[in-house]
Order: sequence, then C-alpha cells, then structure tokens
Amino acid sequence: MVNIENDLRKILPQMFFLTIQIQRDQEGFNQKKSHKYIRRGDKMVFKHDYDDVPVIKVVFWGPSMAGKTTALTIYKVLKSLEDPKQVYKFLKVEDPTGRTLFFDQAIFGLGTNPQTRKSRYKYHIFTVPGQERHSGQRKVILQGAHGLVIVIDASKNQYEYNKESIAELNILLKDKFVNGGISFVFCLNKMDLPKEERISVADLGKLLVETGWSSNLRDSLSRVVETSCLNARDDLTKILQEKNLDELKDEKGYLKRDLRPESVQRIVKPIEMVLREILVKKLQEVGN
Ligand SMILES: Nc1nc2c(ncn2[C@@H]2O[C@H](COP(=O)(O)OP(=O)(O)OP(=O)(O)O)[C@@H](O)[C@H]2O)c(=O)[nH]1
Ligand SMILES: [Mg+2]
Repeated sequence: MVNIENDLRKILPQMFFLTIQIQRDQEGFNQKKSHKYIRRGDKMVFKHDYDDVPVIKVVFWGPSMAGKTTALTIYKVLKSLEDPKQVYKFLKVEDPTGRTLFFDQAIFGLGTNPQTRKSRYKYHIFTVPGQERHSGQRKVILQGAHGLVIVIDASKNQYEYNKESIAELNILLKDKFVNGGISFVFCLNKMDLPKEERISVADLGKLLVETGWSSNLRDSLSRVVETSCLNARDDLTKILQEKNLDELKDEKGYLKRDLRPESVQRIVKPIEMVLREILVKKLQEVGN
C-alpha cells in the first residue's frame, strides 16, 4: 500500500531547487497564499500508469505562436541534461510550418521510491495546438488537467489572440480557476522583443483582472512569470557548446542544477509552481 502522505512529504522539499534568484521574483507566490486557491471538498484524482505510479496532468495553453512547443522543448532538453532518468517520453506533432497539429507531450518523473526504484510521481505535460481551427482538440486535451501553464505572447500585435485564447479557456473551465479547482500560472513570453513592440507585465495583470482570473492586480502579478524562450534556447545552446562541459557536470555526469541560466530557470519556474500547488493540495486532502 503506497503511503501518499509520506511520498508527498518527501517530494515537496526536493522539488524546489530554485538556486538562481530571479531578480523580479514573484515573492507573492508562497504556500500560504496558494491555499487561497484551494477548494476543499473538490477531490483531486490522479490516474495511475502501468507501473502504478500516479500521474499529474499539466496543460500548456495559449494562442498559436505564443511559444508553448518551444518552452516544452527547452524544458525537456534541460531535464535530459540534469536528470535523464526522469525523462520518459517526448513527442512533437507539427505541420510543415512548425505549428502543433494535435498536441505535443512529454512525461517526467518526480522523486524516486528507494524500494521500487520507480518515480514516486510522474507529470504528463501536453501543449494544445493554438490555431483557431483546432478548438475541438483543445477541449479534449484540457479534460482532466490538474494544472495549467498559460503562455501569453507579449507581442503587441498578438494581443487580441491572447484575449480570445483566455476567453475560450474561461468558457471551457467555467468557474474552476476562480475558486481553485485548477492550478495555473501565466508565462508572459517573448520578453526579448523591444519594449515598444510588446505589452508589459502590468498590461497582462490588468487583462487577468478584466477577464476574472484574479480579483486584483497584485494577485494576478503573483501568477505571472516573464519569459523569453529565445534567450533560454540561446543560453542552453551556449552551455551545450561549452568546451569544458564536463566541468559543469556533477559526479554522476549530469549538468549541475545551480548552473541553470536565469532565462532557463524562468521556463522551469511556472511548471514547478503549478506542480507544487497541485501536490500541496493533494497533501491537504490526504491529511484531512
Ligand atoms: N522572439 C521570440 N520568439 C519566440 C519566443 N518563443 C518562441 N518564439 C518563436 O515563436 C514561434 C512559435 O513558437 P511555438 O513554440 O511553435 O508556438 P506554439 O505556441 O507552440 O504555437 P502552436 O503550436 O501553433 O500553438 C517560433 O518561431 C519560435 O521560435 C520568444 O521568447 N521570443
Ligand atoms: Mg505548438
């Protein structure tokens, strides 16, 4: 019999290796605050895979070209360098222009059970295809999600597409996001664009208040991480091309986590925030 509470207590402290301090850190996100979003009595059910490992489902949502596939690819490359044994699957399905056709997916492990040597948990990340014509697929992919990473395109000329994408999600989720049925974090991506070509984090904060994702600006900002997949990809490529790559690895031959460039850490952070909130919620459920 698996002791879920013990498993969770072991995983939670291990999960957060946020060794690089993000300058404009969203300190507002802490365990105490996240409780506000947790609806008691709304039980969270994890499906189990063929190894009987519980699986957390996370969906990357957002309009076409926002950077969902790019962000997941960067995350997968990083995990393969840092912890390859916890990377189970990675699949991209794209059309000839690089737009996702059905979905991308990747499965990662979390923690290791010393007795079975299997992961204690797995998390299965899907990206939705953002193009308008794929709305039916988005609805199917969203089903059963425990958490969402919502990727917003900071380009000014994509503002209306972001709004439409959020509105579609509002309809599909009904009130789930307001009272804590689902964990979510927003990525404001493409922050490498020149200032005059992109929206600011405050602009996104206001949009989230307007669309009901948050009751006030401060709360909405605590759930936004500014990212640039472009910078993260470049920084990760530099590491891979490093002449002294071996010096960046630990005794097991894996890339040291505290060497993550800040741009890459920003891609990891939303995923960790969502996973942490889901696990805290589960811990509360089993503790009650
Ligand atoms: N400048 C800039 N470009 C980016 C960034 N992230 C992604 N891109 C580019 O944006 C384009 C679309 O990226 P994708 O990751 O395929 O977008 P997506 O959200 O998966 O799009 P769909 O699959 O159609 O839903 C690609 O050309 C990327 O190189 C970023 O942070 N900055
Ligand atoms: Mg895609």
